[in-house]
Amino acid sequence: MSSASDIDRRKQISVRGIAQVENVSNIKKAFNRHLHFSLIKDRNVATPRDYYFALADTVRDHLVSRWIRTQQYYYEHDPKRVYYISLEFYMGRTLTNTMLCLAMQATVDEALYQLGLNIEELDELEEDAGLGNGGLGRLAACFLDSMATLGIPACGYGLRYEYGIFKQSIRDGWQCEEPDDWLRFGNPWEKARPEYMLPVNFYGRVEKDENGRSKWVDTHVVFAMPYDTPVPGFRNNVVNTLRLWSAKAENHFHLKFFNDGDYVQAVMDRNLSENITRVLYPNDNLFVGKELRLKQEYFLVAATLQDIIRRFKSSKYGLRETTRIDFDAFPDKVAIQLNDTHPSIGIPELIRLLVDIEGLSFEQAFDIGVRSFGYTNHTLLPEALERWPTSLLQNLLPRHLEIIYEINARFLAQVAAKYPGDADRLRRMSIVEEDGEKRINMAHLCIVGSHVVNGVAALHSKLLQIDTFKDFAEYYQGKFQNKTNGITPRRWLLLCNPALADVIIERIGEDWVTNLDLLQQLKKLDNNAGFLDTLGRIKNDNKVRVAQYIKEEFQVDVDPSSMYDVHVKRIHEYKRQLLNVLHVITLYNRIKADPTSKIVPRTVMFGGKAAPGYHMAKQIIKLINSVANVVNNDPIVGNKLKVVFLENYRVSMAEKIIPAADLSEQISTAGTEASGTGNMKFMLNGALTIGTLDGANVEMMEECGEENIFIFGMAVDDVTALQKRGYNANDFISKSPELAQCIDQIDNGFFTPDHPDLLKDLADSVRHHDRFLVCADYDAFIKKQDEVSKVYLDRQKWIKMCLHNIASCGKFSTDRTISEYATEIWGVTPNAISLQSPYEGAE
Ligand code: 4GP
Repeated sequence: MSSASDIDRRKQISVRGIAQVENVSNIKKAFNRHLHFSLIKDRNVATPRDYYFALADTVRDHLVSRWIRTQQYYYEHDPKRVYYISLEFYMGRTLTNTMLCLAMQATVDEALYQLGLNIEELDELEEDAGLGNGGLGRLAACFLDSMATLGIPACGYGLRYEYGIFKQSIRDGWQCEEPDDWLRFGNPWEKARPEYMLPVNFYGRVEKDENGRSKWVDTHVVFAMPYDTPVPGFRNNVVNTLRLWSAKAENHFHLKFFNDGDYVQAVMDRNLSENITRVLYPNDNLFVGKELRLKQEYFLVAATLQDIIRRFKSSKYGLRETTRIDFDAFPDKVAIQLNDTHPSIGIPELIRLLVDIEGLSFEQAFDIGVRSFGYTNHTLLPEALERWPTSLLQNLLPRHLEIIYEINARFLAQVAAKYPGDADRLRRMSIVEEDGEKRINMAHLCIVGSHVVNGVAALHSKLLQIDTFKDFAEYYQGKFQNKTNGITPRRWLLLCNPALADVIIERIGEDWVTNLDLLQQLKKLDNNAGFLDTLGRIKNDNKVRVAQYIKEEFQVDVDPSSMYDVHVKRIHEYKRQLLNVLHVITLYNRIKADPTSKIVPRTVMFGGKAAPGYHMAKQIIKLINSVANVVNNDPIVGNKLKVVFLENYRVSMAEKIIPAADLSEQISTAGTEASGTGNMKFMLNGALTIGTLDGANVEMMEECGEENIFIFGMAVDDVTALQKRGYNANDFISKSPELAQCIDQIDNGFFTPDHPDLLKDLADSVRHHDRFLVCADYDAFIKKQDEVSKVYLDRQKWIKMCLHNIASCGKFSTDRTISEYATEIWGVTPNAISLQSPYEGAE
């Protein structure tokens, strides 16, 4: 027990007065202190990496008082909390973003300059936090940024994978994967919280007690250790938390060992439990039903829901000392957003906790769950939808399977009451699929178990309702919504394109950073020759920098005056990198056929990772590199055409490449790309889009006008009609000599002369299994690309179009997206809090 005087004296222990003002002298002092006291190095032995860590620690110091005070504020005011649960958070680097949010970049720059160090060099030493595959994971990262900037009491929950998305290297044109050992040198941005470790159960069996209550027993326990990372808002003193769980084996195995070997083996077997958070599954838009993945999914939600319930119970909410026990208030205090179905096992887990542990009835528990959960769907591709075999669930999570059956039985009874005699409808809507191996359809579980389901672009949300989940949209009127994706303007303009950000600030001030609609004001400058010139110059400077980067990294010479035509995203057949390669080959063939013809010089860049088990995607990478090899080494081609494969494309590389792009390739088959977010990043950085009417491209066109975007090819209705008629690629190939030539070249080894058969699979797939209708869109694509080249020659017109794109970007800020989630799904109010800086106010 502490005495009253102890408690009094401990009031000196406070964040008040610790916070240092961000001036040059303080920064230099802190940097010095961290280099010596934290890193234990002096300047004689310090490596550049030591300097990076000393800088990271220095910058972090300025976060923590805000972090503590934000969490104190939430605890005191007990607002409704938002929990964003995701198997992926693709954060990239943290240092520069933190300095921007805290407005300390110029000061740090100066301090380091005075110390004879270069901040840009140090920045390059930070590993990307690559805990995501692509769009879905990066969206989660942008959402965290906007939630903090809008002062929403939110917390991200995910897994602390020891290995993030693999490092891609290209050998002899093929993708090779290497493990991403991102924690090797330590992570200065995380804080382990072993004191909040929680148990998670697996396997075992279900027992019923005398009252019919279920008990999950004989389980295997693994512990979840939380690691917290600060998520700063933009200049508002808010710092939210991203909590990532790491698997720890349990300590207390009181076994009797007969010999040393058994004991040693038992200690070594701890690895088996800890494997749960070893590695991120490297699949994008694809479901692979591995048991370890299911363990990851359950591990995340089991730990997270315990944390959420603990916080709910211990919040002050009127009653000061007593814990809150009335779970009816849960949905008023908690909103849980499921990033795709990956955390969907959280739905039966919450019901299990409320029924088996807290003693609520099933009806009550289910109702509380529905009112708390929201589900976001991110893809229409059927192969991406999670359908777990019941055999796996029965073994790993037997109680959850029971609960799912119960949810399904009650749900189907209601459907049957509404549609008597409609057995086919029941089969279609069942959470349990009985044809073939018995499986649980996790999307159906999410729809039934949440109060709102949303798609990620208007077109996608519409297709969900009229197609994929038609029966459900009809049954649950009003449950389906749209929340068009966005990107954070902090990272994707202010951070990655400082020159462009500066000239915009010169013209319209800096409020656009948190209110992107203000970019509209730039439209009045569309006849201002000086401003258009400046835009052109900035783009050019960015292109020169990228040319240097490409030279250093990939030893390819590119001409900064050529058009930078950029296609960066995961390699996937539906994203149609192949269609773009066919355009490159077409240009090559035209140059070869008439070397004197005038063509607009292009540098075509491809970047992206293929899932390691995705044969076709890997063939596409090999094709790109083989074409690059022929094109780049052909003296007839010279500077007219260059092809670059951007090895190991990732968030930090996107920040360099996107500001230098002239043309953005967004060419998925209509109806396949749920939204896209790369498309928005290019638009914001003054690149023009060539794209199909798919995903958010549709809304980008609405915002900037069809005269400022290059739309081509089939729309969703055309695709549907064509498929209904019966699609045969050959109908298109036979009518298009240029296309036929390209496919023949791939087929007969023109680009792989040492191994003529190497890419036969690809040629064969285009001809006979062209699932994504590459051939059907080829002619329209080539025609549109010719138009792009023509417009590019008219520099004034091109830059004006870029200006209109930048100025029309407002809608695509995640600040807008998150405000909509907040008011229309979560029931919380954006911008409801205001926090003082650490040098103001009390404790
Ligand atoms: C992606 C979608 O493919 C992309 O269109 C969307 O912009 C992104 O989610 C964020 O909503 N989906 C996935 C996936 O990455 O694995 O389903």
